Amino acid sequence: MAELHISGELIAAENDRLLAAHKSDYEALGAHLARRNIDIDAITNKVAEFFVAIPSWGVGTGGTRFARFPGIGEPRGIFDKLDDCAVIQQLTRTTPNVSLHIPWDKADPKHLKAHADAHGLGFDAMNSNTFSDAPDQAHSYKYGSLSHVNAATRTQAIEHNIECIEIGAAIGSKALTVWIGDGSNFPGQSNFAKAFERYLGSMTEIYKALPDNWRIFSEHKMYEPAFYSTVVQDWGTNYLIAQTLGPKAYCLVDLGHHAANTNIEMIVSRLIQFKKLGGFHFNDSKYGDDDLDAGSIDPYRLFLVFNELVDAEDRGVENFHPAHMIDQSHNVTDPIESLISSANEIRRAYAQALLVDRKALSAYQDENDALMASDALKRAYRTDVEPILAEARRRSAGAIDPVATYRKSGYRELVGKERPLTAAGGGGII
Ligand code: LRH
Ligand code: MN
Ligand code: MN
Repeated sequence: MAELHISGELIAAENDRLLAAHKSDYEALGAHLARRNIDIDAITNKVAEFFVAIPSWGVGTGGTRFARFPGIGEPRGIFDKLDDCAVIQQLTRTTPNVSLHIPWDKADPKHLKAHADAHGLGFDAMNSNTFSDAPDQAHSYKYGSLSHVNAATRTQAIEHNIECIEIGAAIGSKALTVWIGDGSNFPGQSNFAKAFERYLGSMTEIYKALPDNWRIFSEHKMYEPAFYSTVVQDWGTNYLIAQTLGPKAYCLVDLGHHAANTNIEMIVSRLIQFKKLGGFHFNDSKYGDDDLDAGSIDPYRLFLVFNELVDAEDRGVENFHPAHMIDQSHNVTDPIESLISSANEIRRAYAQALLVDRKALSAYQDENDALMASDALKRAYRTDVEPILAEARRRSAGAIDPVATYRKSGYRELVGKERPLTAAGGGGII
């Protein structure tokens, strides 16, 4: 096992310092939940088994369309990114897997696997990139990729996706996420039906290359980089794709890819009901694909999404194992701190959703008691579950207060000495 970057002794010492206060908070919450007939340890155990993957591109500072302000110790490449992901996992024990983006993270698969293994990390879904041009590629994606009018450009994009599957298979991934920027900026620029036909044809070729135990996730996004029409623009189109491709095809929901005020939890419910929910890119947004930290703008919406997931779990929906991934980008924070915070917020929403009294809720729904039904959700949401989250981390050798422990470790200053200030750090800015 390679040396991890935060010392186990530091985590233990910090935890010792906080232990008495934490224990008393946990006991108080336990007593409160017991009065609601909830066993706190059962919830803590479930929370401790809930994981969310880190996007490799999330550990670098993102940027805006206008500028990028690199931070101290930006990862220089995928191996530095894996080191940063290991730190997040070590402190939170919530993020054992990393989701790679190719070609940003392209490297010898053997080295990738060895480096990840040495840090106790695994790999979640692979992400292909046909929304920007790689330096050496023959055909440009300026006018699209999988739906491009030229067959040769489509073939190049198909082959890239197949290469992502091959790299993924070598490192233990079991899924491919496909997001394309294809679309148009002017009415008339593109024939909607023909473009979608071409997209489906290309995806069918990629689907054929999937190993038996793999899944393919298509990710919809309403707009950007195309501003008039987008080929895979919403969950309806996404559902049609998954249906057309076959049983290994599922829809991926990136929370930021919808119009403001869209009822995302209802989309989640529909996709669960029709067995096509593949997974998530968690983040938060105010206006568009803002890629803000999960739960930073509308934590209640995050809770309502988890309410649907727990409801499905509770109803024993078959073959229900959505992939949970974060997709966010940071301009003003240390990405490691933001990812720690998002991982905690995602677990918080899960823990709160586990506290919903589902029997009571169902009875209120049957009685058309709107006020009490809403209150049943609010009651769970209002519960401060922080002691449960801290205890889940503590029991898995993580930190009771991961951000404070991270700051105390001096990791950022340390890597700042090793890694020169760069203009290009953590991948793209989309
Ligand atoms: C597109 C997206 C998609 C990409 C990532 C970098 O906006 O959400 O998931 O792969 O950003
Ligand atoms: Mn995404
Ligand atoms: Mn996005």
